[in-house]
Formats: sequence, structure tokens, C-alpha cells
Amino acid sequence: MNHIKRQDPDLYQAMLNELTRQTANLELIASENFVSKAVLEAAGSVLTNKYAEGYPYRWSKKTDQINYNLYGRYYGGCEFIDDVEELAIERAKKIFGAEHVNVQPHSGSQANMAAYFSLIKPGDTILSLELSHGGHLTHGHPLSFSGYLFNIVPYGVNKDIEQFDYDEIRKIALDVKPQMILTGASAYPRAIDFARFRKIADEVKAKLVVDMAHIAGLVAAGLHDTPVPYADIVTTTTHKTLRGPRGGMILCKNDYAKDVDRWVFPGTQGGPLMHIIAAKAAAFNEALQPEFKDYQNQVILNAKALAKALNDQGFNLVSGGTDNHLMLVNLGTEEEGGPSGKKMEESLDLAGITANKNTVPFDTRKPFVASGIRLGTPAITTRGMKEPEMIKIAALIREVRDNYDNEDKLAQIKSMVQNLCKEFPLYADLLAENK
Ligand code: DSN
Repeated sequence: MNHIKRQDPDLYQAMLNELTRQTANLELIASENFVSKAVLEAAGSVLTNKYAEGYPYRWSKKTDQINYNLYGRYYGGCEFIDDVEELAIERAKKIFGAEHVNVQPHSGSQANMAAYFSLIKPGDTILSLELSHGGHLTHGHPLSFSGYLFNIVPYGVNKDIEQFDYDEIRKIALDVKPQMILTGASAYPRAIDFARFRKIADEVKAKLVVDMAHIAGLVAAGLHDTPVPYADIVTTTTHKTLRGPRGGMILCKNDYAKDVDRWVFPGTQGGPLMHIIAAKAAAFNEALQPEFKDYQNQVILNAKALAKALNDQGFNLVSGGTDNHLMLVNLGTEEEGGPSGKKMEESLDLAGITANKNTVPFDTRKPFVASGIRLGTPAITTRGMKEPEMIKIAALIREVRDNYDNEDKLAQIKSMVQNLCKEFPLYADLLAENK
């Protein structure tokens, strides 16, 4: 960051503070991760300078020539940009076995918007997972475009098992006959049966969209069933378990390719972020390496170990545990006493542990207060932590829970957290350069 340091000390200081925070604290936000230096390099490259509205030229295998009619760019000078985008597309296709991929969505929300518009019209009915049961704002919240434009009918988890009950979901689908069924989650710790969702969708003649943002890395490694053969369209972000740059992506059958591409550009976006698409290509290259599977496997082993250790520490986990990279701790109702999700998030922050408050199914608190916290293992696994560290982390979280209002004690816990993090260095060269 030498140039920023010389030119803009205020910005430099803020960025250095963030680098230090990421390296010194325990990152347990389930949707965050630490990208490689290659991904960072691509994201910070001169590709940010290039306008490239449109799509890369497609080679005709038959003639070995560019098919200029199929797609094109609205600007000159895109010949190398095309190579970059094609690399990202081809790698993503290979990872997920998808027929068609669009790597241009700036975010998961943009990907979802283009996916819905490709399949249904405003006013149509979407059956989707309720936000307070683990869904996402773009799955139908009234404050998002999704709830504003579509008629949303929510499904939730079963009260007893705190997991999907596919018979209940089918019943709702038969009753409301949605044009589209949407699954995928931001806070659902269990495996999702995409084949079952396909069956329900077929029965009611609905399209099926799967937002696999959280589990994309697990799917890429073959450690969670893939939605690709079942869904009409799959959307994802690239920065969660997939460990790429912040951004979105759409995978679909060839039948939807034209509509998806049209709804991304010009339907909902302008120029693609080519530096981010290059960073996606770099991350996908990493996802194709054998070590990536080992990493994802460890993410799951760590999540299971952390869930067990939290249970042993007396915490109550939604659905009792986890099948994936995340878990939801139910801290109890207001009447039961103890901290809310909001309070616990603040106390954890004071102890150097970063997590987020989250509603639990059938929560009686408002979403901004919430009764739970969501914890995930992708980022700490990237730093090299394994099962023994999960036991230590669960004990630290218990200490925070027992001392959530005691700032001196939280400061002591913070120094223990920072000692643990020091054993697993992160971005050490970046820190050294900025000493
Ligand atoms: N904000 C993301 C998450 O934390 O799950 C979802 O987009």
C-alpha cells in the first residue's frame, strides 16, 4: 500500500487498521473468507480501467473463427478482456458442470435479480424461505426488489426439528401454485435436498432457482449435493466458501442462457467489473486444484467440531448441529435472561471475535436484536485452524457469554484470542510491508 501511504495518509490508516483487524481477530462470520494473494492481485489490477459492456466473442469450434454475431462488446480494445472472461466462464463450467455461466453479476443480489427476471414476471408468486428461518433479503423481503415486485409466499423450518420438512413445503406449494420456487439460505445449517425441491417444483409446474451462495465452495468440492442438475437457474456469490473476490455469478441450462445474459446486461447492469472477473478466474483456478477439496473438507470438520464443542459448553444450537460450514447458536428468549444476539455480537467484538447476530426460527425478538448468533468456519480454516482450535474457540465463546457485560474480562479474553490468532499468521507479508 506504499502509494496510498504516500498520497493519502487518512485512507492508508483506515485500510491498515482493517488489515490489522482481519489478522488479529477471530473471523467467524459464516459468509466471509480470506482470499489468496493471486486473487488480491487480480482484484487490484489495471483491469479496473476497462469498459467491456457486452459479452466475450465465442469461437465457432467448426470453423475455428470468432462468431461475431453471437455476442459482442460495445467497446473496442476488448480482445484481452475477452480472454479473461472466457477463462472465468470455462473454469466455472468445469467446477460446477454447468451448461452456461454468466460471471458478470456484481453481487449475489444482482445475480438473483437477473435470475428471477429470466424466469418470471412482476406480480408472479415466489415460494421462498422466510428471512427469519435462514433466508435472504433478496428471497422476498418487502424492503428488497424481490418483495416489492413479486408476490412472496414464505416457507419455514419445522418447529420441532428446526429443519425443512419437505412434505410441509410441498403442501404449501400445492396450495399456492407458485410460478417459481426458491431455495438456498444464508443461515441454514443443514444439507438441502435439491432433488426433492425439483420434484415439488415439477408437481406444481414451477421454475426452480437455487441460491447456493453460502455452500458454493462445498458444492465445488463435491461435499454438498449440487443443485446444478436440478435447478433451472443457480445463483451464487463468489466470496463465501468459494473463497474468491466479492461478486456474483449465475449458472444455468443452455435453454436460459440468452435470457440470463440479457437480464444481467443490459437488463440490470452496465459495464462488468473486469478486475473482479479476473479475480474470479484466479479463484476458480484455485478451486480446481486438489488442495481445495482438502480445505472444504476441513471447513466441514471444523464446523462439526465447533458445533460439538459449543454443545459441550452448554449452548443450544438450532437443529442441534450442522452439516455444512455454519451453525446458529440460540441464546434463548428475553424472558430466559442472558444476552440477545445483538448484545452477544457486541461482546464478542470486544473480545476480538467477529460474528453476527441472527434471528433463530420463531424468534420473538426483532431482527435487529435477534436471539441468536451465526458462526462459520470458512475464514478460520483458511488460516489453518483445525479441530483442537475449535475446542478452544468454543471455550472462549462461553467465557464471553458468561461475562458479556464485563468489559475488563472481555479485554482479557481478547488477548487470549489474539494469541491464538498469532499462531496462525495471515497476510504476514502485507503486514511486514506496512510495519
Ligand atoms: N450477507 C450475506 C451473509 O452474511 O450471509 C448474505 O448475502
